[in-house]
Amino acid sequence: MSETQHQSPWALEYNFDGIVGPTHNYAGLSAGNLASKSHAKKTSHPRRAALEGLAKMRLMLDLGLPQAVLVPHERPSIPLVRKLGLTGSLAASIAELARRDPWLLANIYSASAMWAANAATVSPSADTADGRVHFTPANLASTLHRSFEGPFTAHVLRTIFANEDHFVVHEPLPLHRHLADEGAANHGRFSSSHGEPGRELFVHGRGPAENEGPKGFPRRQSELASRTIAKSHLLQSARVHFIRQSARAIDAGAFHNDVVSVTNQMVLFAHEMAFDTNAWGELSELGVEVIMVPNREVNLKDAISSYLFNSQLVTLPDQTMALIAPVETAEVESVNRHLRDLVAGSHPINKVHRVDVRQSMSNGGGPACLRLRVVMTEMEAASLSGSVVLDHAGIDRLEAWVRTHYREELRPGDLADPDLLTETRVALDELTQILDLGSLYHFQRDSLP
Ligand code: SUG
Repeated sequence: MSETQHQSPWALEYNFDGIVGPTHNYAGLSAGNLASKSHAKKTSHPRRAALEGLAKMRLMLDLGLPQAVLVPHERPSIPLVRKLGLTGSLAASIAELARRDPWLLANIYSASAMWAANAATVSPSADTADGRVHFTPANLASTLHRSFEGPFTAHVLRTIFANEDHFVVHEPLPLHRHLADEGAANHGRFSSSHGEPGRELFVHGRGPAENEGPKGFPRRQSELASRTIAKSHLLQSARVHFIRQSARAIDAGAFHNDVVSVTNQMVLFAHEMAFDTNAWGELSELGVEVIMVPNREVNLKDAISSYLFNSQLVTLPDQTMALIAPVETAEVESVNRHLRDLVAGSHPINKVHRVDVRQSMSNGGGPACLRLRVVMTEMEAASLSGSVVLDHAGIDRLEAWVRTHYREELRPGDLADPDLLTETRVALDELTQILDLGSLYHFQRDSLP
């Protein structure tokens, strides 16, 4: 493709939010994720969770920002149940697992695909040598319940981003710890406007061939995975940067880097302890405006409990920047004070909108975890399949769908209830019709991978 075809300065950032699935529950499955562990076995509220997510999307639309959705994964998935050696009917298999191994049942029932920031790493067409948008679905090799997501995420992305003139969806990396990949949660981008060629920032917790240490929380992102993705996305090596997460942040509960930093255009908003100390030198040479929050003002504990840096940092249509922050940031004194000073200061961030996504937060997923950023030109966006880009009427419709099909509450024991399986299928079947996605799920079309 010629140089001029690559220049696409006019592009918009679309946030693709994961719709919270009907089986949203608290199973305590994620080591190193403090909220997941502390809410283990508590009662969840799937309906409230999904409505909170939709309210956040409505706010984005009200702010004039494009908003789209990714669908929940089928839970439990038929191929997974078969791989686990259960050959009877799905209802009989669930009953067997409920008796013999409730922990495994919770793993296969997790609604964790809602955290779309972990769905894939995305490189906009302005950054790639073939002028297409590249996606690598994350293999999520570090946690059992999430390691099942990659193949179906690839299928969903290939359904929505089906036009191969504009999009390429790679296979997830092989499922091995040395290639462990958590998607966009450890990836940022700097560009003067969304459509200009940018610099991509890959953040890892573990070097090539390095094993987990005997102590501390899991280092989920491997450097080898980040480097492999940068290569297959055809990024220019001079415009790609690999830096290391600070072990101290991971061990304090920042299991993904988006818990301690966020990028937008030429701004990096990060905690002082987000990266290895020598990473700051490299970052300072990128011409980026670094808004670094000192540990003495907001310590790691407050940053992580409030999820300050898991805010979405967005450029509004008037070109000012706003933070879409969790309500918890108003409840932690040091963080609330910091945000007050931040918007009053001479930084590009001059507005904070707070959103209540407490149901997701209780499993360690803030506003930024719930979305996957996809920068697209007008032509690329026009070539999407399905009706996944929302307007207000689309959100109304999804809210009505949630109110019809989602349970108010879910307790750990409810995963054994065969009605949950039927209800989930009825809900997801209707969702594929609302979003014009055809027969997407295994239960709709048994021949899928
Ligand atoms: O991978 N929690 C998710 C939260 C993901 C947050 N995403 C980002 N930071 N981008 C995780 O740890 C908890 C499930 C449970 O315990 O029931 C869970 O999977």
